[in-house]
Amino acid sequence: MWNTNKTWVDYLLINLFLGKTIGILGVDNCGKSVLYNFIFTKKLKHGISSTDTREKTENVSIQIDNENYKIRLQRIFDVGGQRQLYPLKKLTFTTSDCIIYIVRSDLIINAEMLVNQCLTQKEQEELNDFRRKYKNGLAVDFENFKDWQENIPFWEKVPFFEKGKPSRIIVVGNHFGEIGREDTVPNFLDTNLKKDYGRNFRECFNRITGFFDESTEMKWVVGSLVSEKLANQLVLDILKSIN
Ligand SMILES: Nc1nc2c(ncn2[C@@H]2O[C@H](COP(=O)(O)OP(=O)(O)O)[C@@H](O)[C@H]2O)c(=O)[nH]1
Ligand SMILES: [Mg+2]
Repeated sequence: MWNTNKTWVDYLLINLFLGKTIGILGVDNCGKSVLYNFIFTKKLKHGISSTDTREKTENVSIQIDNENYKIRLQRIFDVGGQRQLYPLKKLTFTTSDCIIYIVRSDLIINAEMLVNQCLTQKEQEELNDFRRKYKNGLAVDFENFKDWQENIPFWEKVPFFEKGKPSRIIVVGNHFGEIGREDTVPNFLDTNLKKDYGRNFRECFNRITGFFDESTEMKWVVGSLVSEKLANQLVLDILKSIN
């Protein structure tokens, strides 16, 4: 587990600009707010109403049990995913050191990695349509990222504040399942399976977004938020990728 207790040293270091700024982005309804809340409360709260603004927590210090480093954050943003929030997404992207980008991996990975479900033909068609739209939203986000990275001239950046682009993007594959039922998602506690799933996820993601930028470090994490046990594991993997 991890704890978010702060000491005065943490405050001091964060306020000396030694803390990172993190933004959580992703297409709407992919689990951003559930994850954001879980990091701070360790309670899995599903069904939170959708965010149409940007939430932030400032001066965050996170210590992972049995790891002797702290993650210190100046601020962490949870941004709503709707299209009309384009300006907020852009601002978040260009002012963060690190972006945690959440993907509904169950909507993009190859069918053979999906847990078997029996669907009628109509349901299957609806799902295919939903997957197509989702992939499109994903591609649009990363086209925007590419655009924002390449096309911001330095004189348009807010001095000392706007970094231009994040140095790291953590792409998080979040496999949706039935809440409370771990048997409806792959077993992410199995290291080998997680590795295979991760590889498949990365390939599918790359095919959809074609995102490539040498100066941005990409990290990959996969998991699920259907249970506290899996959410714990997912958050730990994300936190370790921040450092
Ligand atoms: N069925 C199902 N619903 C989920 C899962 N994870 C999150 N949700 C729900 O999906 C909705 C959108 O999640 P939210 O975190 O608000 O998405 P955001 O728009 O990215 O912030 C919420 O009602 C969540 O409870 C999952 O694994 N399975
Ligand atoms: Mg949200």
